Amino acid sequence: MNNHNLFAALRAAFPQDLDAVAVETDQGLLYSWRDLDRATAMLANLLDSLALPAGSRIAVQVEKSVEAMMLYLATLRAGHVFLPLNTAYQSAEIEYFIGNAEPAVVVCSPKSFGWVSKIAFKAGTRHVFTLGEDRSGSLLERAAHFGDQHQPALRAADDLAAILYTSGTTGRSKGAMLTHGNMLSNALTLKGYWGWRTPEEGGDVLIHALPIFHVHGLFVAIHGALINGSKMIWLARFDPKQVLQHMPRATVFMGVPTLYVRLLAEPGLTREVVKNMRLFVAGSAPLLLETFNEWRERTGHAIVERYGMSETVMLASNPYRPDPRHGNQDERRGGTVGFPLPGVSLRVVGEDGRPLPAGEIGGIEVKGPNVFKGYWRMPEKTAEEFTADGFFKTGDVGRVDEHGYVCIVGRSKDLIISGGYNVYPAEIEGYINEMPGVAESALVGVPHPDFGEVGVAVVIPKAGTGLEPERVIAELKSRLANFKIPKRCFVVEELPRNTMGKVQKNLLREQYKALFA
Ligand code: MLC
Ligand code: AMP
Repeated sequence: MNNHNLFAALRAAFPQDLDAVAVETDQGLLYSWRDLDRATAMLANLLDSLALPAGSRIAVQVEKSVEAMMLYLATLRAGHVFLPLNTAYQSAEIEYFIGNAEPAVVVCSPKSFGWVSKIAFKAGTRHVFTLGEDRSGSLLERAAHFGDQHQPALRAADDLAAILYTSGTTGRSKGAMLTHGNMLSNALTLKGYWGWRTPEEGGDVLIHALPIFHVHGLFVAIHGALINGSKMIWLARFDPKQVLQHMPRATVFMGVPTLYVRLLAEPGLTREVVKNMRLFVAGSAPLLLETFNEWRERTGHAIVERYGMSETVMLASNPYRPDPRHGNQDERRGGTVGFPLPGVSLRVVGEDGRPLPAGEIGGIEVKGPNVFKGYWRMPEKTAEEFTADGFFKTGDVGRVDEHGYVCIVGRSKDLIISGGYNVYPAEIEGYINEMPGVAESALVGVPHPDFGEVGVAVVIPKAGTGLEPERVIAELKSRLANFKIPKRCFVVEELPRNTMGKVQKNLLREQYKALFA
């Protein structure tokens, strides 16, 4: 059997010169390709020594570090399933993910070991390791005792490589199951579509400034660099000044729109600084046309906006170079997410599920080798989200114009995307509604100059109770990841409703749209 292990494909793309620098960090540390190979082997040998059943979940909530990336690669190498968790998640959130995924191994920051291990052991996890951003912790201590050679586990293309938790309109988060085949096909497609240059072709250098617990930073950025043998300049967190300091030595940058907005606020963003840059990619949230235009004016570069999801990795992208499938059009159009990627079928359907002609607005559905296998242990939910002919319903609303460009105009799912992070109103409302003195609540997204969109909570108190907006916010802060906290809270008498009694969130959005203007 051919080995479809994604790690094997990434490893095969390492440059011939294994002593060349693969990763350079903001701390000045240099990791060679040989270092990546050896350290991932040691970590994979450690995982093998635990004699876990095939396909065990390895849940990881650690600060960004090169070692954290190596742990991801080692999980693939050993044939297990990586489950990355946002470092902002607090105990109730972690308890749900660990309870639902039943990981065999949990890796957390040394400072969180007390509470995370308690949750993990209670859920039946046998192994809890720690990994600090400074290479501290039990994981690397244990791995140091293992050999630095490791044969990647045999995996079929359809075997699971990762589970990414994402949420729907109601209820708790769902784990999107991505396979080795999903991710390899997507990485190879993007390699071609974005014109990545191997070291033999002059090489690329990627500035990696995104978190590594979501699709954008973990898959699009890391797979892109590795499958191409390209060096990464690795920043532990996004700092616009630091990005600009490294930019003259880089060729590729990826970011959510907030990163571009913050870079534009830097006087240091000049044509001189970007002179070696080849490609700027944006996605995860809508890039405002004014950001796209301002970027082009300041730098001379048209950002390549692309569209993806946890369930599908990347779906569509503006062209990097002429696209022969679309009459060699090469224009990167602001306000659109470009063309469906090669191999991806994308259609826009009406309420009755029938495909709509070009120009008409409807639900976006997709099919392709990149589309996930389903939601973890939720066969009914999975079945609901696919059509009879195998298309996945994205929950995004858009149209395809007469030139083939896909334009996202809204979302049918009740979701707020704030600074590239997803916030599910139903989850936050659930927490607010449980608070004493609260009768009902609604969370809506409103425009924000930095985060694109932020949550605003509108709360109805129970009759005869005094309810302070500050208390609602403070209570949420003690329980939820910080990016989910509404930026404002209003206590009001009633919520606007339609004749069916359903809260009209569109009216609330309209009412509060200028709050942060
Ligand atoms: C931070 N804060 C946010 C926030 N990030 N509020 C709303 N939305 C966000 N995204 C708040 C914190 O709660 C805190 O508030 C204050 O801002 C400062 O926190 P911080 O941690 O210092 O913020 P900062 O480092 O500036 O982070 C901003 C950011 C970050 C934009 C760099 O959010 C980020 O890295 N976003 C990228 C997310 C990402 O990678 N998404 C990809 C998803 S994949 P307070 O009140 O506590 O002070 C996907 C699929 C696809 O969607 O297509 O790619
Ligand atoms: P996630 O579930 O975190 O993977 O988020 C996926 C969602 O992000 C998609 O369904 C879209 O709603 C949104 N998204 C991703 N890229 C873009 C983009 N370029 N423009 C608008 N929305 C986007």
